[in-house]
Amino acid sequence: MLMPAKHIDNALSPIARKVERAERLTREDGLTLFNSSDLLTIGRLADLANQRKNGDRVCFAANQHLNPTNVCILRNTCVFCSFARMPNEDGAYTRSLDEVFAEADAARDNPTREFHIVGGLHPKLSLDYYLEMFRGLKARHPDVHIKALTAVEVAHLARIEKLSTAEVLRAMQDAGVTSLPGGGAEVFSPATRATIADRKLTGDEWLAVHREAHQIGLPSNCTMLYGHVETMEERIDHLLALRGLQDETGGFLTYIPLAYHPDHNELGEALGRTGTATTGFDDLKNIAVGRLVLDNIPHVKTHWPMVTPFISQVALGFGCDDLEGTVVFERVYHEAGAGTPMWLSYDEIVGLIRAAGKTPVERDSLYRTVRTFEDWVPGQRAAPKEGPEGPTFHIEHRGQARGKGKRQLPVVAGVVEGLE
Ligand code: V47
Repeated sequence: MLMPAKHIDNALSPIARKVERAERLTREDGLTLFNSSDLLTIGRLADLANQRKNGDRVCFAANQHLNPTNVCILRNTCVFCSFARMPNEDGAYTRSLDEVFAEADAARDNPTREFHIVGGLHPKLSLDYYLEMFRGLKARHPDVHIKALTAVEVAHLARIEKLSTAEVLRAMQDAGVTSLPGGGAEVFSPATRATIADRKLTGDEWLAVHREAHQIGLPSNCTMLYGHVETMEERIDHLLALRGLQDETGGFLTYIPLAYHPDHNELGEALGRTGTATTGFDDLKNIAVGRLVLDNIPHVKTHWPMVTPFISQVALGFGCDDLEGTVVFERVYHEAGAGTPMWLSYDEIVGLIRAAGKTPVERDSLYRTVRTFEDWVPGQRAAPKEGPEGPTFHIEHRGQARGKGKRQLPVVAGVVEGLE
């Protein structure tokens, strides 16, 4: 016999009716969802919204991350990041093009279909360095898509080259880039922006770069960093800004909530959160509310390096139809304390999706089907534990989370009190 559902949040009933009728949710609805603890009802509704769009298909990309440099002019100001270094700081690196190509060669022994390329805002690396990288990668791996440079990196290159962002985007597209990753969107949130003392991009500028990309036929992803100092109002406003641009252009492929990792960064220290992580409850809620509010974005991706493969697998029943791929050699989150593996094998990903009762589909960067798995036999291609062949390099975590100078961390009042 079924237990009476006594934990159902009545405030969700009108929202449930809207979702069942496929009606658009309002800001108020979004706030109600974020403020509710009735995770199972929210998840059931998000699952319905996802099933309507994507059925039982769950896609993944066999991808490899390349992070050409961690030198970043925002090292001392972007307080949530653990990846960036000053040029002379321990652990700072900038790869030569040959080193990037050598690292990318791991793709030869793997079914890699996408290079995901992001890095720091280096004060000197020119647009030509990146264009040559893209052309070189395309020449060496013609079948691998290039998803490269967040809006913040595009705006930075435009600034140092004295070009418009549209010109930078067109040059990237000509050099072989197929899509833009969704990072850097934290600039939307007033709370997060307040932590970035010398921010380089506003929310409107972030949207403008993505709008320009969409206009020239470069689709992109979008993200929301959560679990640091943001309010529920800021979360919903962030989602509505993404939804608004998607209404205009239709160029976003997928939305990815990014769970904040607090290790080795100034914000995490200030909040006293080193060694902690977002909760599974909030991770699932962010996936589900994202799916419900972003009714015009085709896919919602769970990022297992941030939330663990276990939460990502459960997220497949909470509105999510895309599992972040093989992710060979990811660095940004692992520097910030993500305790997850550096990569998952092809077989592990297919197995996770199958075990959740879903149908795995390998996709390319543009969400076209590459492979289905009707005849797949588990465990046949178990990958070696040490990861794929190929040169890799180890970076020590930062010695010091804090940037230099006497600047006081301007975290929103009340969240970090009594600092300094
Ligand atoms: O912009 C930085 C975030 C982003 C931390 O498009 C952090 O498929 C958590 O662009 N804790 C870059 N997050 C990553 C990115 C991305 C990731 C996954 C998939 C896709 C895609 C794109 O990482 C940054 C910032 O928002 N970030 N530091 C941190 N401590």
